[in-house]
Amino acid sequence: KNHKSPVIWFTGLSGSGKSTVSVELEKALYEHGAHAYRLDGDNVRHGLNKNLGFSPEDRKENIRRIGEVAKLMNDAGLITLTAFISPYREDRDQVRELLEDGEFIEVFVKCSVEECEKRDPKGLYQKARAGEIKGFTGIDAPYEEPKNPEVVVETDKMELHESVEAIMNYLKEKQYI
Ligand code: GGZ
Repeated sequence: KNHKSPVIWFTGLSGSGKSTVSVELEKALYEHGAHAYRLDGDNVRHGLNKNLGFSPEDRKENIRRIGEVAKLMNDAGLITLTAFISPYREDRDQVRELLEDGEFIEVFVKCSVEECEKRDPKGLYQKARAGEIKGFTGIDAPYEEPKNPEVVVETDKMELHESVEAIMNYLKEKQYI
């Protein structure tokens, strides 16, 4: 068994399914007997990072801090799941650099803007289209797709359980679990 505990880094648009897939993965890991902890907007953007907004600089700092926290949790032996848009390739690569080889598992939660906008669970795309939110990812702020993610899950084509299985299979194949 691989002695490393990984950081499973979800990246994708708002509404792509990062939270949903990561919550289900956390359950699957628990059932498998692995200890995982999930960082998301609810426990990070409302606490540690509550002084940050959505400018490019703030997003960069958001991701930097989350990377550092994930590293600490990793050192403590937990499998760490993070669910943030993390729109900039450079920022994600910086987190990869922070960790040892093989400790960073980038999961691209792939879903078209059209589909995310159709889902629009919080009505944010509608607000962005109306100009009530400026700099919304996918509308008037960039999302840079990963070039070599460890795993891709296509939530507009796959069932939730298939996405979770794809990640679990990767973790088993590479002997993280
Ligand atoms: C994108 C925004 C924005 C802007 C508020 N752009 O669907 P949500 O609501 O729950 O997910 C989005 C969340 C993004 O926060 P992250 O920390 O993941 O972003 S980043 O990694 O880029 O720092 C959305 C909401 O916050 N939200 N304004 N302008 N998403």
